[in-house]
Amino acid sequence: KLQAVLFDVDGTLADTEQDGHRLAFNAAFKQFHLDWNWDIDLYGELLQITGGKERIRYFLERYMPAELDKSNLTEWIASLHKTKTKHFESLMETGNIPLRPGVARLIHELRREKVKLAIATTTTMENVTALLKSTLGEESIGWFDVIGAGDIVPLKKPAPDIYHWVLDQLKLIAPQCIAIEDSENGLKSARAANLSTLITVSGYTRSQNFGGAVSILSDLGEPSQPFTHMGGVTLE
Ligand code: XBP
Ligand code: MG
Repeated sequence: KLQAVLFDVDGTLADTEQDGHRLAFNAAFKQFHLDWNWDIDLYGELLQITGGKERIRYFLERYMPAELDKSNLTEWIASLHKTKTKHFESLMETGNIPLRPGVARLIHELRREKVKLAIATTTTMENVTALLKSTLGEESIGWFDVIGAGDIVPLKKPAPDIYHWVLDQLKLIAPQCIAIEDSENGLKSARAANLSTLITVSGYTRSQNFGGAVSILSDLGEPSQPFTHMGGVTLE
């Protein structure tokens, strides 16, 4: 029997990148008096680097190498990223980013069936809790047996480390679980941890390579009308 479902967050639970993270990065740049703007296309390219701090560093290397001379670069990136996280939390509080179709239903059904829920994400714990609070309500944070987030492991996706960490915490092995992801980096991470992985494609990930996924879906769907009306009736 399926023991646990391991959810990615960004792009899987909600479409948080374009109008969430991207705007939060730009707001932080403004606050730091930086003349940078990550437009929709540039952000799509930068998304190949997972992790906000890692993404900022990659951007500097690729587009503003002169900035790399800063003596306290690592600390500076960390403080810029902390500011970005604050902006992301405020954006989530506005409640403008909903869960993707079928996510709430699936979570409720898994809870009813006593299948454990877990999260394996690259983003920070603050961001995960802000999203859960604004969508499913504060108590939903406790529905997840394990939340693996941010810097809890040194190597972010596509490395398998975050999935290994979550499986260890759950005291389960990969064949007892499935992962749900929206991106190629996420799929690589889950597959490298031996997890069967379902893909729900999101805004930025539509044309990525999903070889090795169990199934590739446009979203997690909603039950069709007739099924809803039939309630508990078993079909022949
Ligand atoms: C999500 C990410 C993250 C977010 C930003 O990837 O790549 O970097 O864009 O989050 P996944 P932070 O969905 O595969 O976990 O700025 O908090 O790092
Ligand atoms: Mg994702």
